[in-house]
Amino acid sequence: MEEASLKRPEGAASDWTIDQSWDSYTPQEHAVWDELFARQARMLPDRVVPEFMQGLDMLRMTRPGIPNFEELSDRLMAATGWQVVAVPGLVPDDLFFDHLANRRFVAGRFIRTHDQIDYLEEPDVFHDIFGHVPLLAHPVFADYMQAYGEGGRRAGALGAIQRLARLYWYTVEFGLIRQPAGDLKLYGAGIVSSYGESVFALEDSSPHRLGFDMERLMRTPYRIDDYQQSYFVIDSFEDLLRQTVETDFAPIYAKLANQPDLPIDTILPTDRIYTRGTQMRAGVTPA
Ligand code: HBI
Ligand code: FE
Repeated sequence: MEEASLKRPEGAASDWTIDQSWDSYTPQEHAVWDELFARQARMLPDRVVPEFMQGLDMLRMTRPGIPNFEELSDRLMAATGWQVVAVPGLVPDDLFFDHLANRRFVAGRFIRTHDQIDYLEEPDVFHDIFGHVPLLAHPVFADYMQAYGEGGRRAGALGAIQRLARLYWYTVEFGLIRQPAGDLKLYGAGIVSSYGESVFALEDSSPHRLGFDMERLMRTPYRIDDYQQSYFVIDSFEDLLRQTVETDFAPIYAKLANQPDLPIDTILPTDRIYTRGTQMRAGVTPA
């Protein structure tokens, strides 16, 4: 999003990809992965959408150590035609969209240090791989990610990247999903790669949990410095994909250009409310 400030690092290709250099990870770096993995693998099974656990398994991500992107890509390619490529960090929006539209997921190669185990600003390999990749083995979610990349290219041309970034944020990063029996589960990568937010997003009394509504969500700002104040709940990956490919975003962008953003903690009369949060936590930075 801060495109102007992004400069392609020395050694990165023109599409900003780099070698993962898997052989140069240290035992300490692999150990950080294993510690994060063990904690999430213990707490997630009852909380995450079952397709996520199936993806971990199918992609053999349950083996110890930071995954080798080439091996991972081979399995992912066989499942859904996706690949994982390494990048130095954030890449410019247009390139990010271009990679997604071509079924390439960009992932950081670096891993947080042990001191940063619970909190870091920039997505690392644990967030990018553990958080994002399992669902890329799911055919419908895989198609949604590609459709998002294609939508991003169009949004760029219409000056509406911020709107579409909110869709990514409230689905791919921080989405909740309703199961057929009515219970809510996690699927957003920003949640499932965070121990604290995996508990907070489902169980805390503070945040609102509201039914997914494309236009509404595109008017809702989001937090990058704390847990979310509102989560949006989809009915199924099929429904999310269908709404994304069937919606003509151009008239929505035009209409929303004349409307103010919603206050971040608001509930509208039209909202489908799963939980009306207390908002007690709002503005407290995670420990
Ligand atoms: N680059 N590496 C990386 N990872 C992201 O998630 C990412 C990015 N560049 C841009 C971006 N996300 C967002 O601005 C888009 O969702 C709009
Ligand atoms: Fe992410």
